[in-house]
Amino acid sequence: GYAQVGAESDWRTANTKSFKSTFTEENGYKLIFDDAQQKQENQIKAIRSFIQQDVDYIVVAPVVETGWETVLKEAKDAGIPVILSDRQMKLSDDSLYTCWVGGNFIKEGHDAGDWLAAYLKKQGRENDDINIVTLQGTIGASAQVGRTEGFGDKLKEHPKWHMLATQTGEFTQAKGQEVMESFLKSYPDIDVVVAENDNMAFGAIDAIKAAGKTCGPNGDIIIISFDAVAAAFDAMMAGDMNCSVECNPLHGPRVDAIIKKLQAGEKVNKIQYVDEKLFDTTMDLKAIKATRLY
Ligand code: GZL
Repeated sequence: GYAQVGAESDWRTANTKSFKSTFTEENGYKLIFDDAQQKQENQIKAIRSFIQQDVDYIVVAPVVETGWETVLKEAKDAGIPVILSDRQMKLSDDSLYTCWVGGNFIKEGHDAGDWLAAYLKKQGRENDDINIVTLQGTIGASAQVGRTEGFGDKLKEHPKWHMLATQTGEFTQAKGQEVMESFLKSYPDIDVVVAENDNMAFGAIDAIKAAGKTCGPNGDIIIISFDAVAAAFDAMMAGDMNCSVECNPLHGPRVDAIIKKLQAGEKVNKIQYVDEKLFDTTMDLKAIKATRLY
């Protein structure tokens, strides 16, 4: 059973595709897939239904990090291993899950901050006052917690960087646009937008253009984003976005390998990070995009 967060972003769509193309009958699986529409209570219901159906493995991409102890105890009592994918859970007893595979969100935040410092230096703006706003992901989701923390570490290293406002755009394009519209009304002098996923960045770009402003490498407002989905490459090639920090959604094969190891009675590492890079407009994005699976 796979308890998926929802279908809120391109990243999520690619993640779902990765699971559905991996957990096939030919590959020896019967996949029971649940889309929780980004609601924790739906994910908890899905896990309980997987327990009822006595599945062999439960895989969860937890929408937020807290509130899982009770239902994971029920899975443990039923003798069903739980594998976490993508986002993490805060648990008092980490025997409640077998292992986790996903992105290193704090490192992603650090990479975004380091990229901005280098970019401003190249522009001779390392001593300028820089006004920043952040479109946060779903509050309490590991990707939001880690990216905010990671970029926050870099903010502390740059006293001239001013975080004017942070607000959640729920990882969706529509909400990202709405929040960016309000930021633009409140702050006439935004220099940088940090969007904690590409879909919110796309919304922000639309809002910036609608306000008669410009963004991207030749614009007034620098756009830093996360995920690096195919449409982010298009936005960078169109000159609307400056950089996107990759968060690899292709967890299907990783979880398949973990289950095969567990079936063979082998031990698996508790925490398994996927490989991630950063892409910006100085790179040959057309060539890179052609090699990517999402
Ligand atoms: C990251 C994942 C986040 C993506 C968003 O691993 O949890 O959720 O960054 C997605 O696009 O909605």
